[in-house]
Amino acid sequence: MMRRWIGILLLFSVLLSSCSGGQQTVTPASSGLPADAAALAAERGFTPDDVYAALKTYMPSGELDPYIMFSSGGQSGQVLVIGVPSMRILKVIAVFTPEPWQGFGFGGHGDQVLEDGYVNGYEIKWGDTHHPSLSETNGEYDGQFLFINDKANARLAVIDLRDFETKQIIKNPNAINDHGGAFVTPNTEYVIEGPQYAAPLGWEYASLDDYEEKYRGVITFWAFDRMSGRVIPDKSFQMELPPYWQDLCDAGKKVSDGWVFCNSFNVEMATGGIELGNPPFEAGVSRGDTDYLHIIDWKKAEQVYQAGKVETLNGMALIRLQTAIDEGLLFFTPEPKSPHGADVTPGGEFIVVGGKLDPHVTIYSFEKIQQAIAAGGLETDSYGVPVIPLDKVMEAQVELGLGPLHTVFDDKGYAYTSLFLDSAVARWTLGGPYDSLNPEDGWTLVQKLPVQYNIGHIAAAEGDTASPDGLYVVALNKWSIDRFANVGPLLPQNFQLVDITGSGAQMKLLYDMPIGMAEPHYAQIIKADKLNPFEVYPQVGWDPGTMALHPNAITSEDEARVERNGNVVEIWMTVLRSHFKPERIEIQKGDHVIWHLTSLEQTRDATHGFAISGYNINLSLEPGETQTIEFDAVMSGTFTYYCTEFCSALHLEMLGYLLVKP
Ligand code: RUQ
Ligand code: CUA
Repeated sequence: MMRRWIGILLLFSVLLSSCSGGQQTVTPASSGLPADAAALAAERGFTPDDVYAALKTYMPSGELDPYIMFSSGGQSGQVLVIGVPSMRILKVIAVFTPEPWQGFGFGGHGDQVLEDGYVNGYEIKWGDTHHPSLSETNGEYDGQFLFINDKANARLAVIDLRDFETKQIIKNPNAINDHGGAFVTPNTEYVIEGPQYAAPLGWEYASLDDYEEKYRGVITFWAFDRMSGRVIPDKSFQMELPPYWQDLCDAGKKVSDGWVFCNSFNVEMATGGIELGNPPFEAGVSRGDTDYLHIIDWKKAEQVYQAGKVETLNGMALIRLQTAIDEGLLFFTPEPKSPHGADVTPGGEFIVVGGKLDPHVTIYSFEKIQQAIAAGGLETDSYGVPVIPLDKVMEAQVELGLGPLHTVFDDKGYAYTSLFLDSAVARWTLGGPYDSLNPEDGWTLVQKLPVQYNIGHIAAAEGDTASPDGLYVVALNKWSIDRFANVGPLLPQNFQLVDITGSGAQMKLLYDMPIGMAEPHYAQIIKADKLNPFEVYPQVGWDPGTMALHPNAITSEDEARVERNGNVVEIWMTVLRSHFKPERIEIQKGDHVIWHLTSLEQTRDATHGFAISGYNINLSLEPGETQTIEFDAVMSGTFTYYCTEFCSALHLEMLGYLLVKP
């Protein structure tokens, strides 16, 4: 199979080189393809580039994608798992939003995870996911965990990649929205959650007239424990920041390990009020020419936290702004108009900042930042934070086009920046000083590839690691306009796969993938062989909530039973193709029901569902899984429970009766 594929690719490379314009339609005679394939390509009016794109992305049945992309699910609150380069959706992981297929939020262990994410007891039924972040070891994705933030409510979720399930949602006790998360430090010591729109810490009421005095930003360093697979709030800390609307962050790596860099975009401290005749936010926050790149020494901040130089606010350890200044944890340097992305280069030497209203990206040298800090004598902003002059730390500026946002990297020394207003991906060289004899060695724009349309983020294969792979980037386009069939006024987003294997001006568009369920923001792409999830749960009776044996698991049908204790009815049920045991359960109205279900299956893909009519209960029981549901039998009547996954030829017979006597 593979050899045939390579053979066809070779044929096409011959074809492509003979067709330099790349736009003529393939003809059977010129293509050198097998006659039927050539005829089909000609009949469909394909150009050689089209055929190249098709051959690059087609996955024959049973062949697996070499890369897996974890994409934010935007307002759906979920995470999308997509194969690259085929761009097939493999899964939607339920994170912040109840999801019936996975039985997440319908009576099983997911309920507790969702409940932990309530805001002061208020049930939140969705999330606005922005930035997924894979766990890292030595700056490389290790395939163990995935983190993602909820911008709307300042929450962080932890997904365990052994079973691709959300294990923890944690509400930030001092911020009400966030954006600059999730980003991990190079060994996943911390998961960083930066803030966004300033509010008083703990989001208590304060008048906007008191903005400068009472409103604040706050960056959180969530300590992560790999053994338990959980964020540990008691080992985490926060740092108070001026109310500058901190935006995206990126952790330093290699030479800059121990530091984190965050943009901001309202150093003007505009407070809006267009209805009062004030400038609207969009103008007010863009009044100044520069905002501040925040430069934070997190390793030193950790020492300050461990030395106890913190306050406790709503249960979280907080380094006050004054302490951060006194201890030398926080520095600023100007960044051009309305910055958005801050991206650290693979070796950690540079930070690339895109300014939405500036056609350049600005490249900062970490070494120069260190020198400027060491030299001291810095002026401060109005809160007393030292500000390093831009000319002391700027390494280069590269003019790329309109609306540069985010930058990713490859293995050949190229950087790729999304240009929102230009609707293009800019490829440029990460080099030393410009050398006209070897322009590609400098900081030089080499190609702008149009994309369709209005690209936000861009993702690269292994792109945020210390060693990116350089085969593909994916343009995460906000608008699709005319790319897909009209499905009404709400249009899908468009993920476009781009081939970056060629050098110079040879990026090629390969594939359009509609995302018809939300607006994803960022995505990360990992080598598929770094992931090693379970095929079935390791033992019958496994509790995915604790990733250990469930205390109420039973391992044979002989143990299936119902016990009554006063008005508490406890059920131990087995689940195996194609029956539940027991199949008849009779209780009284008003009983409290505790129902343990164990799947005895150990066959791959033999998943059973479990739904109880009328009671909003729906589980997914994957092979070996045990879950417990608990409810009050408030309705009398005749109910059925049945399997919702077509698990066998006799799946329709997989049911039981729940009789609730009045
Ligand atoms: S965002 S399009 Cu990361 Cu939320 Cu930039
Ligand atoms: Cu079990 Cu259908």
